Amino acid sequence: MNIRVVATTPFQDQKPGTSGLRKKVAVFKSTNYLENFVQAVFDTIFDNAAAPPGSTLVLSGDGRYYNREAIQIILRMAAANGIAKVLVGQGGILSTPAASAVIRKYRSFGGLILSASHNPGGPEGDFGIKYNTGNGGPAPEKITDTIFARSRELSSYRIAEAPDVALDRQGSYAMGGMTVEVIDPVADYAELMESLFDFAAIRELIGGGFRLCFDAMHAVTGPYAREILERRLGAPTGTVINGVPLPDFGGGHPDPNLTYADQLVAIMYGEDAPDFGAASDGDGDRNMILGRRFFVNPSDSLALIAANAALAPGYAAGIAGIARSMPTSAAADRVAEKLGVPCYETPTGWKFFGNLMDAGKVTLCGEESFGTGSSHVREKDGLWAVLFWLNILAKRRLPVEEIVHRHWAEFGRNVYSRHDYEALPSNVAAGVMTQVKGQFAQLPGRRFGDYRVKFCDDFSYTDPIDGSVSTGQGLRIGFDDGSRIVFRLSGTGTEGATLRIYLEAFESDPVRQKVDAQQALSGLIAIADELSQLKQRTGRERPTVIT
Ligand code: VG1
Ligand code: CO
Repeated sequence: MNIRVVATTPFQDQKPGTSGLRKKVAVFKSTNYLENFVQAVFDTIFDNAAAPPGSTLVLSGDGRYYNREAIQIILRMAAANGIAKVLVGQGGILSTPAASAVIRKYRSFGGLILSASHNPGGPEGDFGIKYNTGNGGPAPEKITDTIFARSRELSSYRIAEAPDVALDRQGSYAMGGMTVEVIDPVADYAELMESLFDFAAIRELIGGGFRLCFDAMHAVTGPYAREILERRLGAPTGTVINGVPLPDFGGGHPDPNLTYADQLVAIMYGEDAPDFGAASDGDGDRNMILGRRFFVNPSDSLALIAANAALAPGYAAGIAGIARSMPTSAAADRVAEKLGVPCYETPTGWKFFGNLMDAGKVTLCGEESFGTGSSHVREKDGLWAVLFWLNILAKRRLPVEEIVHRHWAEFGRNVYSRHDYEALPSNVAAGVMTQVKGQFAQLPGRRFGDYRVKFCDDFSYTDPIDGSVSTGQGLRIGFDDGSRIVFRLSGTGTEGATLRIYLEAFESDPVRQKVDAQQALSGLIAIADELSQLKQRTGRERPTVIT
């Protein structure tokens, strides 16, 4: 096998965001762009830039446009960099949680996951890549910073001259001294799910006439949901909608929220709505949970899963602790307190949960952005959350809405909403942040109607395990009554800037708990606008997406 050493010039923009490097497909396709990043990863993770003997890499993606071409390039580079074996999901597909499960199960040193998650796909859409370490989780900042530094100084990359590997057939293929093993993308993951949840109880629930609908949004979870929900759990064929993964996600936006999963929302709010609805995103790590004409806020979902964890066999022995991202509501904190376990508050992004899970400090983790998961893998896991809900429903035999209402009655409700302003000019979004931060010195003690500011800060986090510090993670303004406003810029967008405003208030009165969230939060929404001069600065009358 002939190996070419190709001269290259470094790119200045290969700094990974919240979850990996995300750019337009055209950028990834430009000369040496993908190759530079991959070589920087290999140079960073191998001592002396050489793969250890016997090293296995996991490589797959969410099936979006450019997935297959990128896999062939990376396979050739892996062979040229001395990697012994690469595991690839059939068709080049593995959902992000399934990739994490495979990395862990086969004790590989890590994996490259090709995905831009919920970002649109297709020739005009986005592509992405991230490196996960041997624990199955996204590389911590220490490593991604080193990869970035390396990508800015390298002068060449290594690539083998070899034919394409047949990704659609399972089996072993040789590429020079390297073995490529094309594996079943679903089997290992499905087996892991069966070990965690009471499949017999869920089968009985579904057999008894309980109706559900799962929207795979033409993204990666289709094959997983069909195998698990329709085949293993006996849900009727057709339970999974939009189940065929497409390179452009059928032109949709594979983000499971009330705006983009509109087909599912129409079904769940329609005349003959099923009992349970769920959707997952581009790479399968997010989830949206719906009851009949009822939306479960992701922050509540985390709290509810924690409160009911003992109903699932994999968690019957109890949970060690919970971690949530800073903008996620404090609903989970209340459950943790009752269970007598710790609750950690981390910056946004799953990479911050890895150390806590590896150290055995937490079992469940969640983010307000439709991400929930546990230490069974080191990524958030969409279908896992769906199965957890089904397990709870099978045991409690109550409607989704009733379960949530009872939870609020017991713990109180953290009324919550997120307002996203997408595709703002970067300078406008930065101006909003500067405007808010500029008032921090005067804010404590200031009154806005009934609200009095208790504290404000720019969130920073010191990892309790390795001591690393992450600063600039979002502007928090807390009020005396426990309510809160957070301003934060997205780290996953590829067009301009996305501003996220997170609003939270606490409501202990069971009657007022049922008031619509936007109405209950209207006072805070007005304060957020006043503080940030939002309408004036952005010219926008309303958010792009309200969750
Ligand atoms: C968003 C979410 C964050 C999530 C990240 C990756 O990041 O807010 O909670 O971890 O996406 O999710 P940002 O920086 O745009 O707010 V996914 O499904 O891309 O892996
Ligand atoms: Co995702």
